[in-house]
Amino acid sequence: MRVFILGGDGFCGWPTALHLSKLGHDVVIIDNLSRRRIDLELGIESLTPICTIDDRINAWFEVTGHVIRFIELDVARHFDELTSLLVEEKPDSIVHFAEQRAAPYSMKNSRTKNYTTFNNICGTHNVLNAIVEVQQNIHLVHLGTMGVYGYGHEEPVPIPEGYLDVQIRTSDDRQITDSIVYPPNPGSVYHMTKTMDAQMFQYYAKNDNLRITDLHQGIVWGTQTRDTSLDERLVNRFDYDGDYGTVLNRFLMQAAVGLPLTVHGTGGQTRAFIHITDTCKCIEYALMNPPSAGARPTILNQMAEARTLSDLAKDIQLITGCEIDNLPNPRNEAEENDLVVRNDQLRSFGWKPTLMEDSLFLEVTEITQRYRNRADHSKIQCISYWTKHTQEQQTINQ
Ligand code: NAD
Ligand code: USQ
Repeated sequence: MRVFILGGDGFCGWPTALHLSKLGHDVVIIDNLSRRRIDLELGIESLTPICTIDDRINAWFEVTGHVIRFIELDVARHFDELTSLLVEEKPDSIVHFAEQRAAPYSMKNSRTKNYTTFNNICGTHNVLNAIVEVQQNIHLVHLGTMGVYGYGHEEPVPIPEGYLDVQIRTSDDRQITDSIVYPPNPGSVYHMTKTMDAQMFQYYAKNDNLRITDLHQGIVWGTQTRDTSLDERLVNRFDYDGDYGTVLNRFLMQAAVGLPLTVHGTGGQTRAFIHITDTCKCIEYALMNPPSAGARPTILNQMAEARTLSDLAKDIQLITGCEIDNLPNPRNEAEENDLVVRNDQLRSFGWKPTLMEDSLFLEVTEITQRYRNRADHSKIQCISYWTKHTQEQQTINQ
């Protein structure tokens, strides 16, 4: 099939583009390269030395003979160009990664809150609007987040796949059952945009019969896939800074350079995790199993395992002997939560998740050890605060 990968130059998009290209799909990456510009704005760099997008796709052709095309386009700002591309290229599917995805960056200041909201909401709406405009039967696969659910409860109540069965008492006192979208409970401006995306998917599936799959993905860890390991020029990005670095990769990098692991608060927060290789596989499964036109959006919980941050830190300490620092939490989040997640659908497609215990720590440790000298230690601290009050408190304490 012909697949558009919006955001295909990013951490999840690049290995997914290679994976789908290797499977024989005609892959077109559409990206405005904003993530590379944010690196410059924040004075940060991927731990791994990533090539330009042109060098990346040339290397992929040289190594495998597969062609990936690249088109530079801002999907949030250029609706007409996006629509024309759909008319010219007639993709069968679109995988939509093209959003500002860091919660800390989205909370940094009023400008980054506005940017994240504009970019994510207008981008997603433009994609939906363009599919309707061209009247093509395109399947949209969107990368959403586990964070739309708000990470469970104090009790271990399973989070269903997007929809919750509820019992409602009617006005004539009967009990009926219904299935509603799971109540959203975002924990940052970034996560809020994802809950708003989800509303737009409900609307466009209902009103225009669009075929939509929303993947509620957990925190992605790891760097390389089999495809990105084929050549140094194909290496995936690895973010470790206080805004874009996600927790497990940050911990692995901190251990590699001999710094204490930066656990926020008690570390009692439970989060869902998935390895980057599985991100690619799950997207392949989602593309192969589209909903029918007229159906409500399919929602799949794309996660492999749930762990508390303190357990993760202890596991890494066991492997590396590193120290652990329990720091004041810059975020406004529950200190502890349970997280039990249903993901029967992805597993029914045949997915067997990669788990942390399957020696994959080794793979990431190798990457962090190999590139440890590129780490800028001054960029590790998290300096985006969720509330002005937290910011003031932490400034006084320093
Ligand atoms: P990333 O920042 O590395 O990649 C996003 C890409 O989209 C970048 O290349 C960026 O330049 C591009 N982009 C952003 N706005 C755009 C626009 N308006 N027009 C065109 N291109 C644009 O992020 P990632 O980690 O690869 O995440 C991709 C998606 O997966 C995001 O939507 C994110 O919400 C979701 N997700 C990521 C994780 C994770 O742990 N990384 C977990 C769950 C969900
Ligand atoms: N945390 C630490 N120490 C750190 C960094 C983070 O304890 O050094 C904590 C945070 O306080 C939080 C947890 O680790 O409790 C996760 O933080 P994160 O930055 O790894 O993940 P998050 O902000 O939730 O965002 C990431 C991706 C986002 C995706 C989301 C999936 O950046 O795109 O949507 O994971 S999920 O978390 O399931 O919503």
